[in-house]
Amino acid sequence: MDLKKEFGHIRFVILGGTNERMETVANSIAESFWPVPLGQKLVPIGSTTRYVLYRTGCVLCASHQMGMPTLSILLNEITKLLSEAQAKDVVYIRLGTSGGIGLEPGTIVLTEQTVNGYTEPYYELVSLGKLTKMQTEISKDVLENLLSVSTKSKYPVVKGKTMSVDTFYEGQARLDGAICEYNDEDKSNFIKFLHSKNVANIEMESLLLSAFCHKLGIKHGVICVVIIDRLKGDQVHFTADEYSSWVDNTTNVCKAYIAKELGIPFSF
Ligand code: R2B
Ligand code: URA
Repeated sequence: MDLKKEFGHIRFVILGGTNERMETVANSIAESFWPVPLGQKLVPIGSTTRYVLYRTGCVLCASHQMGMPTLSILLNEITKLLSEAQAKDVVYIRLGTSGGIGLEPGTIVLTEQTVNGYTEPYYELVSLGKLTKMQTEISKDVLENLLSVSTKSKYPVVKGKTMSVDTFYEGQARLDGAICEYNDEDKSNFIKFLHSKNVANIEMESLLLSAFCHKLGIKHGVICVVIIDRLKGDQVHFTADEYSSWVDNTTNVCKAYIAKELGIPFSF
């Protein structure tokens, strides 16, 4: 493959969890900016056994599945690919869902700092039998631009700290997992502690994204929608329409950002 011809023009990498979601995101971006000719459709590039990769215009959309280990593989492989292709000044954006802390479902959190399960701004990596702490830092200019295009968002948009952990249940203080070795009071104290530390939302990937990108000087941002307020419970309650509307709104904020960066029109 002529990598420079195929990927040298890429300016944005949009990352999200599931294959289906990233197919939808890629089609939505294509429809707004680079419509596919009638009778054709976007097809994933290469093998789809571990993740899907779609290209539309100067945007790559990829699925990373759940958690930091799978995201790590994707980030290494995409970054090597884009480096070989000599793509310049590429911005990585994660779109995702999250549990909010004191925020209504539908609210978008634009991450201003990522923290681990101890609320520290480090991703801990064991390599060659040794623990390394990789510092995390979100790109301020990407955050500012995301905020500036979010004024037309259908739902509230806030900036805040995002905590990323390796598990959905124990690491996020849920009481409804198969293993739960703490009680309601312990859980509630932990969630309140996170609130006091200004953690706005909890999910499972952004910490690694900001550690990896900060290390390599890659500009990046995180747009996560809140689907539950963890001060109120552990289980989500929404209709399919509400969920789609919230999640589609993250795509719209992302499209507004891309449009602004490229100087092309877009309205929500
Ligand atoms: C948000 O949702 C997933 C867990 O359900 C996980 O990938 C995340 O970060
Ligand atoms: N994703 C998470 O990781 N946690 C939540 O509470 C919701 C979505």
